[in-house]
Amino acid sequence: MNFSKKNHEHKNKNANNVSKKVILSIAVIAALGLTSCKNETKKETETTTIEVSKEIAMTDLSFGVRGNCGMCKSTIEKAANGVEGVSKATWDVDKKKIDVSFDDTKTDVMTIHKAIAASGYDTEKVTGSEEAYKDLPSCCKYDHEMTMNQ
Ligand SMILES: [Cu+2]
Repeated sequence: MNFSKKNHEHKNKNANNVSKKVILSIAVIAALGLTSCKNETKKETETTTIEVSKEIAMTDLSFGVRGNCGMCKSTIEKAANGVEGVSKATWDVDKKKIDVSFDDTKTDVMTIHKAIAASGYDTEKVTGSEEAYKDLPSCCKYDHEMTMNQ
C-alpha cells in the first residue's frame, strides 16, 4: 500500500515537471519572438541613420575666383555646376569669391577648382587655363593680379 502511494506521488511530481517545462518553452519562444521584433526595429533605425548622414555629406565652402562681370559669373558658375556632385555654385562679383555646395562622396574641392580654371578663371589654388582666357570676351579679360576673397 505504502509503496503504491509513493509511486503515485512520484508520478504527480513528473507531471509537474512536464508542465513546468512546457511553460518554460513557451517563455523561451516568447522571448525569442520579442528579440526578433527588437532586431527589426534596430534595422529600421540603422537605415534612417544612413539616410541622415547622406544629407550631412553635403559640404558647403567658399574660395576666391577672379573675374569681372556678369558674363564671368555665368561662365564660372556653369563650370562649377558642371562638376558631378555640385548642387549649388554662386560667384560674387564684388567679393571675387564663389560659394559652392557639393556631395563630398562624389567630388572634392580640387575638382571644382580645376573645372573653373579650365574655363579660363584663376582660383586661389589653380591658375586659369591660358587657352580659355584668350577666348573670353574682352570685358571678361580680368587682371591676373586682382585680389580674390575681398
Ligand atoms: Cu566677364
